[in-house]
Amino acid sequence: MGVVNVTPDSFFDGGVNVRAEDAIRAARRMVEDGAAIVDVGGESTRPGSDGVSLDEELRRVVPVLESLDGEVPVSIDTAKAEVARRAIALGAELVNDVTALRADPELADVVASADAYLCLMHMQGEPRTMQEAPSYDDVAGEVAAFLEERLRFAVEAGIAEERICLDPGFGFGKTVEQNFELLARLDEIVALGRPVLVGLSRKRSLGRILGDPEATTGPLSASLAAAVEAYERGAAIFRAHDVREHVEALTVAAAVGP
Ligand code: HH2
Repeated sequence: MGVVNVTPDSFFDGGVNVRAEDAIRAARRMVEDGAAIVDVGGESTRPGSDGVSLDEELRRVVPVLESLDGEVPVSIDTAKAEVARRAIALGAELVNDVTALRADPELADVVASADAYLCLMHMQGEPRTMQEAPSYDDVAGEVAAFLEERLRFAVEAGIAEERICLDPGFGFGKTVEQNFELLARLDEIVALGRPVLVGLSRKRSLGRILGDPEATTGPLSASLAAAVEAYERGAAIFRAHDVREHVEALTVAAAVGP
């Protein structure tokens, strides 16, 4: 899954694809580089961020989706039902909701009635404050229990279980140590029986484990190592900014086998 943030402030690619024509070019290139789907987002959820209005989010993503016009497989990274509805009408196949259907009570129905795919992600707290004091007794157990509950909620709301993937939400209300424990125990999330999506690409924990306590991003080399570790523990979908390099690293990992 290639990442195309149509935002001025995303933690890694903020500003790079804020113009629709740049976002469209990036999306096409990611598919050429081997992405199976491109995740288009109009709101940054980096630590400390505030949300954007519905109008602003639509203004960012709609021109990109209109231009792509179903040409590449698209996922919409949003927690807003109206953004999801418009995106699906413009060809998006998957709704990637970092709030796991907790923010907008209408989103479940939008996904169910369109028979779209859905990603449910774990987050402790909300982006503005989530990194202040993340706390768990058992990070992998609590994330697994949360995802199991959200999966049940989504199915009860009429979304087909076969259409749902789960994401432990690396960096969303987790310390560096908690992120790495969660990655080490990813098999416990895989055991829930749905495909697991991981977003480790460029995240700050990767920069911090390399020794910079103030890092806000991680290098590509560390992102690839993390993706391969996730693959070995059963992850199926890899959300990545550097698509070609991830496809190459994961092709080698797949040739060896999980
Ligand atoms: N991470 C980000 C955004 N959306 N969605 C899923 N399912 N999993 C993730 O780990 C995930 C996500 C944050 O990365 P990015 O989009 O690059 O940054 P920003 O939120 O600052 O736009």
